[in-house]
Amino acid sequence: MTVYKNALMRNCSQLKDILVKDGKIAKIADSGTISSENSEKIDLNGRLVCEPYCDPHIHLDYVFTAASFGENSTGTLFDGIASWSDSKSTLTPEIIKERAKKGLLEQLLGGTQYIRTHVDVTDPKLTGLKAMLELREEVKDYADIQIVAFPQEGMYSYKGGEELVEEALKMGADCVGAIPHFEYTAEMGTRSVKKAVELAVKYNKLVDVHCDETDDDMSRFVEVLAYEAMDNGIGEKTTASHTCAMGSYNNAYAFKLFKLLKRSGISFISCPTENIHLQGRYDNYPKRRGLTRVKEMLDDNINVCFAQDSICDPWYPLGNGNLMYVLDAGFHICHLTAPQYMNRALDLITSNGAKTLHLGDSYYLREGNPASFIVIDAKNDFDALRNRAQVLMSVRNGKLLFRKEAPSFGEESLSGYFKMQ
Ligand code: 17E
Ligand code: FE2
Repeated sequence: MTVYKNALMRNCSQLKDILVKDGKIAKIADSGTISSENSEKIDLNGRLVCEPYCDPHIHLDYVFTAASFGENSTGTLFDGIASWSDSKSTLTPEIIKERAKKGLLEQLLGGTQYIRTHVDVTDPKLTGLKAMLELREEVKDYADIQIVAFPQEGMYSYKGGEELVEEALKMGADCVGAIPHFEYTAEMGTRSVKKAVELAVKYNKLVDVHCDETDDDMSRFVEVLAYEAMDNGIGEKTTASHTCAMGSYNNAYAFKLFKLLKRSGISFISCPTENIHLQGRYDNYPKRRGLTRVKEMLDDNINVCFAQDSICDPWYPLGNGNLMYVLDAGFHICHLTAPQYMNRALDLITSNGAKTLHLGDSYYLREGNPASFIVIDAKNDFDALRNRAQVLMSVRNGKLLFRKEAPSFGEESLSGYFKMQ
């Protein structure tokens, strides 16, 4: 048994003690009221405790390929895909797994425990998928990983793409993917979205479509996805990733679209660092930001969250899996710097991601649930966002994954300085 003492839970002014027993949260009570005689004690000193971060969109089979795959000189999505397509056959399951583990470690050290990874299945050998299926099993004590059968080169534009997606689902992928804006024709794009929903219903899987990742305001596959998901009764199991084109839609269309999005119950993922980098590349000035309408979705109670997407791949040369940096970028790019958003900032990398991943109630820090949580070096959401606060501790099913010391020199040395003035 362990008692985590003096925890500051989100939106709660009174410090709490958390009793962990057999990997579960046995009790949460006011500080000092849980007897801890026979327990290990860990004092959190009033630091913020919350559910682990969720990274609902990453490509673990791509991590650390940027260096060897040559430069993406235009910085566009399409040249990223071309570069990947040219070089992917050089990869083996062993190389992919080793790199994915390094990427995953970075994610874990940033406080993430729930991950959805898209795996390229436009490969007759399904090399990446085999690596990811093994990885998902090997690391399950450290992270929950969902795998998306993602046809990077198209469900129909790549020969046999549809069959490979279906094969991946039979082999154990959790989620159906698609990339309608990349298909040769709009008709093929629409067909791919309908097929993704159909396969999800057939195999009882989730859906996550790379949807409208372009500045083309005529790319409107999100309406097809939302309608098909709603019509098939799987809105809550469906996600639209990126939806960058929404940043270029005219308001008259967006107004109509939002009614459908809301009714459908689908979730949205924005990848701020990748899309500020990839989009706007065909613009001179003014240059578009190319992100989806995150603020408007929050205002309309449409579920939206942030994700990392890339760690050093042909699409984005940076990224380290630390969602605090992603959150920081997203808040700036999406104009979320008003109190009502900043005071709930962590929702975008915790609960909203958990809803997208369809994790259910067991995700939350409540008595009887698995003891999985993180400790953040902050007092509240605003403080965490402003300071890009570090995760000091990560606990999973009652086991300590890591613990870091909080840096304290800054505040102390500065207070001395200011006294002198
Ligand atoms: N593939 C894709 O289609 N879009 C992206 N943003 C990445 C890979 C990273
Ligand atoms: Fe992606």
